Amino acid sequence: MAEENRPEQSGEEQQPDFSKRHPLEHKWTLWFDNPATKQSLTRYGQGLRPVYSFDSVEDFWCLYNNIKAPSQLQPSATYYLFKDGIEPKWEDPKNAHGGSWTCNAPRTPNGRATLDAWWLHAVLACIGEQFDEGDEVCGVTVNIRAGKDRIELWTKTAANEALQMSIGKQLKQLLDIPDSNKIGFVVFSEKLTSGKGKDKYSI
Ligand code: MGP
Repeated sequence: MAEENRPEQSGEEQQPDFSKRHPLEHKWTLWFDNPATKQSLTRYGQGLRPVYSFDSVEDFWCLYNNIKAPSQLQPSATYYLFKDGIEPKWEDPKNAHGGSWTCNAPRTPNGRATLDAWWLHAVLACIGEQFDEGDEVCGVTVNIRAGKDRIELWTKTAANEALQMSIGKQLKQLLDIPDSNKIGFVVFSEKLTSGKGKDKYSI
């Protein structure tokens, strides 16, 4: 190696600075819900708890490495990862005009492994601001439900079809969902009146 290309020798090897934090664009909060009984529209949220907030890459991994993977959670449990200041409720002012894209995990023997991978990819995409319309994203959930484990991506402006279709398309690409498998978008205001909602968009 030419003399001028050699790293400087200071006598001691340089150590990486692990005290340095890499800030995220937003602060995020992980919420957990493990309802003992089936939730109703009026009683929803009683077991919902904020677990931990973070605003750096390092603190995210610290959290992720210390919590159970979705596949290890009890049936009915839900993780919600939301931007700080937004509660994981359809009624929250930031969600009230929004809706969610739902990706149902495959009902195959390795469906739960797929769900774990989807959760990580969806979370990294949110906190890493990978969606072109990152401001639209409120949060992401992973729902453990017998026979219908799923990921939901909650967004702000249900009425903007072009925006939602663009986000849905990016979500499918991120999770590597084949074109032939459709995902649907439901509007929270509809869910709030009946608990259910029909797909407004699908892609
Ligand atoms: P869920 O946990 O999202 O779905 O909602 P699950 O368990 O798959 O059941 P299903 O109804 O989709 O088949 C369960 C129930 O909790 C809903 O039907 C609502 O009654 C209530 N609920 C869920 N969320 C996320 C909310 C919410 O944000 N606000 C209110 N008021 N009720 C909610």
